[in-house]
Amino acid sequence: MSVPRRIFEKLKHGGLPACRMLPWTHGSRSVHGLHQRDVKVTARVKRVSIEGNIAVGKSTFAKLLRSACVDWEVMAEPVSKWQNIQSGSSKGADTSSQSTVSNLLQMMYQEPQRWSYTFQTYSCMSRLKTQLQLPPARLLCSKGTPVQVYERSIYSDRYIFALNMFELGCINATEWAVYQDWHSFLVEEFGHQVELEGVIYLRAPPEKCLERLGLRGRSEEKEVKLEYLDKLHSQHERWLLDKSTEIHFEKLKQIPVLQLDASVEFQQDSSVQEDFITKVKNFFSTL
Ligand code: UDP
Ligand code: DCM
Ligand code: MG
Repeated sequence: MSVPRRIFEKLKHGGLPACRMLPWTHGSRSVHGLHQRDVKVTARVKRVSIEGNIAVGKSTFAKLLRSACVDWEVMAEPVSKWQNIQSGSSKGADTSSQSTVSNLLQMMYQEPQRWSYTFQTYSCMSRLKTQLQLPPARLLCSKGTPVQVYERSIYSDRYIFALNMFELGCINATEWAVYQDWHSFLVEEFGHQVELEGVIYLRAPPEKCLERLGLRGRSEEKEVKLEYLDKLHSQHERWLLDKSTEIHFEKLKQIPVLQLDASVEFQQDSSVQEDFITKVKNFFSTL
């Protein structure tokens, strides 16, 4: 029997998702049958994403947050999944017989017109799967302010990268229409489980990002040019600062943004790190 629409909407918008709408797993434990008390506890956990250009320092910053507070849980971007597409990776498949079929990140950079749509489909889907996981017990039991910090989000997938590829002509009009249709559907169905309360925008000139991209030396990205990072920088500015990107989800339009100057060398500088952490703590307390 289906849940009446009226009740469904109340549960959905009341901040407490209905148990039947929680397809999370925690280790091997299915939590479809979460108790109402657990659902309330889960609803206390705030979600924030770290956004910013390629190689601006998101993973480095995420590591810093991870060690700064036990109430903060950081979920890294699943880049290695994009670099290692597995054969037969459907649910319940025997993982010992899986093997790497291809490196989709590399294919996308080598032949963007052929592979951008496929890449954007897979990166968004794998990110959503990762972010739908239940927060660890440590966060659920926290007496403080538990926060799940995501490295990027399904929103930057669409409003930064996929949009950019469409504007560059690497995703065609048909692919873009199809992408937007399934993306909106996924947000409507699962969005409340990964909905953000805030965004931390790590901002740096594209030249600094190119320098760090070179330092990191990810082989797939060796042909990335300054013009491409320039374009991505403008997409971030439009979405997070100018607010001129056309956004299709009401809550996202008013999302609070903490902007941090990531052009300073924060990786080795403890005083910059302390300043960042103080700003993040203050920001979280306002959400
Ligand atoms: N990095 C740096 N100084 C900083 C922050 C980062 O030299 O203050 C380096 C970092 O060691 C890495 C590269 O910049 O080699 C890219 O950083 P990261 O992988 O964190 O970037 P992301 O792509 O996750 O934003
Ligand atoms: N990437 C992309 N599209 C997305 C998400 C990520 O093209 N929707 C790419 C950009 C980087 C890599 O994946 O090459 C991982 O990002 P970063 O290095 O910024 O963590
Ligand atoms: Mg990273």
